[in-house]
Amino acid sequence: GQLFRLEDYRPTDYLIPETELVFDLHPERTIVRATLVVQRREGVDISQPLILDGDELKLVSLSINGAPLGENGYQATPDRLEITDLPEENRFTLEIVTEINPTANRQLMGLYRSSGVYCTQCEAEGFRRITYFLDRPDVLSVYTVRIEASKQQAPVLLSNGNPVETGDLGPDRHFAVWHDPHPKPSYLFALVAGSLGSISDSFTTRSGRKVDLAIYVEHGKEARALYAMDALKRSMKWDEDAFGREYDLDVFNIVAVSDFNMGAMENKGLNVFNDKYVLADAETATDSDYAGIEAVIAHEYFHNWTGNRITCRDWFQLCLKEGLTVFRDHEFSADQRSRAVKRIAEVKTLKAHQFPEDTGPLAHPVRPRQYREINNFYTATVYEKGSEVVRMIRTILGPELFRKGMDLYFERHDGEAATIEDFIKAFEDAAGLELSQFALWYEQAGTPNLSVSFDYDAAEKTFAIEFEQSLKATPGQNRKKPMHVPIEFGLIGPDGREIVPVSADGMEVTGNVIHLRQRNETVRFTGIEERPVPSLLRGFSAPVTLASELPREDLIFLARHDGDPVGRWQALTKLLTGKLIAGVKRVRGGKAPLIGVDIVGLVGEIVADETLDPAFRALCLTLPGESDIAREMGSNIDPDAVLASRDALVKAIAVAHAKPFAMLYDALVNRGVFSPDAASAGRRALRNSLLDYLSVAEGNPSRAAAQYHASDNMTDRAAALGVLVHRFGGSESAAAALAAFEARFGGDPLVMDKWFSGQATRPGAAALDTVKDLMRHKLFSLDNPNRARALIGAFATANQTGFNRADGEAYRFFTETILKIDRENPQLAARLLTALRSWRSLEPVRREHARAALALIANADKLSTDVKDIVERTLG
Ligand code: BAL
Ligand code: ZN
Repeated sequence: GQLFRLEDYRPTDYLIPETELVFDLHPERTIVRATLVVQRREGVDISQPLILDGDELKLVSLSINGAPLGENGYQATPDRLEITDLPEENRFTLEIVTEINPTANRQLMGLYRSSGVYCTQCEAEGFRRITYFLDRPDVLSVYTVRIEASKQQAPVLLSNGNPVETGDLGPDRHFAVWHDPHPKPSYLFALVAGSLGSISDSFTTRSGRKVDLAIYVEHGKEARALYAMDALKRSMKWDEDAFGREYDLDVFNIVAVSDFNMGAMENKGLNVFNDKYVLADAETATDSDYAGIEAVIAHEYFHNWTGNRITCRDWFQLCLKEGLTVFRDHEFSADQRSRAVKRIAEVKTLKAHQFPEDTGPLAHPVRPRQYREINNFYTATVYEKGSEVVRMIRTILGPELFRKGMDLYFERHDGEAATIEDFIKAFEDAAGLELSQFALWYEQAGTPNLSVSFDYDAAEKTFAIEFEQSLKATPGQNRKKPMHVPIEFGLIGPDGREIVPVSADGMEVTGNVIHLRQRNETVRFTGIEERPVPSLLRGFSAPVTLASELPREDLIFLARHDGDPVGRWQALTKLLTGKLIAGVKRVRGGKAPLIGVDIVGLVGEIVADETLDPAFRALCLTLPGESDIAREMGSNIDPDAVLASRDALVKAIAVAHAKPFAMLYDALVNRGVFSPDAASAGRRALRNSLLDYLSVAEGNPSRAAAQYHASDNMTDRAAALGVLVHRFGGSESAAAALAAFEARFGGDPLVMDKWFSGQATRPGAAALDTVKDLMRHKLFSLDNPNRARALIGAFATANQTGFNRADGEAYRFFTETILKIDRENPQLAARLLTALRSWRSLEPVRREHARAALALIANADKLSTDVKDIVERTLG
């Protein structure tokens, strides 16, 4: 594949201010007539050809200003149209007719059919699979779209913008015309046509515009879209309140489809969703499904301003819309739910998905400087770390100046394709600050590490904190500069109260934020009467790792007394992780892990504390996962030893607290009707975590089996099934629950995904055979991305012992499967393959097996650019 570089960016010679598209939809032979108003930029010579992007296109005809173009006037291939015979006027009309086959499109990019519904996915470069175009985000055009289709196959005809006209075309066919007044890049184009059910509602914006809202789903599933509709209305209101952003069309439509590569897509006025992020009810969705729907509905809606009204100049700037929009959806969820619990969940996600990216061969900056395949850069770094960078800007500026900066950004760049420089400049100008060092967060890959040591001087009554920051080399970046790291902190006195220092010397401190800028820096607080316990990185104020010399007693103190719940959780996690890693080392030395009573007691104490939010207690009770432990260890990982150490600690906690846990489990039982609200979800999370411990303490599946059969909601049912399959796999109870689940939900693919994942993640070497069997299950298909992710993705990313079998068999199976998927859907194959990105941190035997499996892929024939790019960088 070709290498694209940021420094090679150049604006186009031609623009396309207006685009008219007519679709004559047929399952296998769709005709697309594109009428483009083309504008030659000032100063561009007429000899400059017009070069349009294509991808697997078949050109039917071509004309300019109404006259067909002679064969010598252009050159067309499936992936490129070069027109040399251009008129002298700087503005002319180009008409292109192409033929495409939506049914044969299994990449799920461009126009395709999913369960009989025509739909599109154009980000990043899918529009060029529909017609020849300047398919890049800095070419903005006003679209008018006419769709013609069979009345019976496609009673619903949707595109971007506002509806203009509908009508009949004889007895069998009909048409609809849509017009989107907001100029947009081609990646935001969308079309949907099919037979769909819908729910509708409306929202009146604060300036009085009534917006008609609709969500389209498979017939019969309408009621399962009600929660998504509620989340949409809350999102629309929140964006007005929190960011002053109003919606700008007469309609807002969402369509749920079952074959979708991503979570959802923010096409202007017509969001297309993976149905996983739309459909929910108590019977079929877990609390985490509900939270996911709320977040993704909000995310796509928020793109209307951060992404659509202001879009990206080029794909290197992807984080401009994604990091910012993730930050906005995080804040929305924090306001709708418990802020602390939400923040801890974000930190867990960041560490689980982004930190390994940053330390592995696929590390790249939040704004990459080069790519071979842009699809491979929809990463945790661009999205989640991109969001953390925006969060740091707010931490540095404070909420008021941050809002002022956002307002200025919207005011300056509305209707434009912008860059990260534009974004940063808005904050610099709004706050009167200079952020050039801060901007390194966009440029330097890797997770900075902070080493911290402390010194209390009782005689001088000073407390000093010494920082050293370091950042390891990453692919293409050997030398790194020190970054501006905002460190939120608190100093806690022996009585648990916050100490307010008289002064802070040596470093810039604003409010409760220490600004670290140099490689080595020391801050000295004065007027400190007693030795304090420092709480650093409160709220996880920067995406860094912290190596602090804090004594164990201080961590225990923080886990009990830190006024910041995130700090409290971080202290507890640090203690637990240390214990678990020590256990792994003992297991590898042939010994049993040593379990200290203090940690076991501490966990019991937090779980029993009725003053704390149940959701927070559930987070504390859930031990760091196997991959968390592996990540913290960093190298020479033996997943079997990791699991043994973790299981030993679970068992010790379970046995020590069996009685109070059982009482609490009973007390937390659901009363009344199911509600997906955060408080109820928190109670269920705590109760289901207790179920796991109690089942371990009791040593039998009775409690989980009883819960499985008594459940009136999917959260409790899926949790019970998880305990049965993971702790008592192979037992009669587990088999009975699996059979009951299949009998009840076999007709519902989304629910069955939980059944596939649950089995794929059963710890131990036997899971591989289960996965192979399940691939032959009648409901399984590698063609459906959700199904492939549920089985293959879950096995590869969430089953450490099963996937990393010591004999390497699972890697070999994985290799074959990836190659199969790659033939149909390269984007999905490449994404799944990233499961092997941390192969170098395995112990030598597994590492060699993983390397060999990757080499098999690298050497295979006919790899897609997507997979080739990932495998080459992974082997690096
Ligand atoms: N733009 C791709 C899907 C999303 O991030 O919203
Ligand atoms: Zn997004």
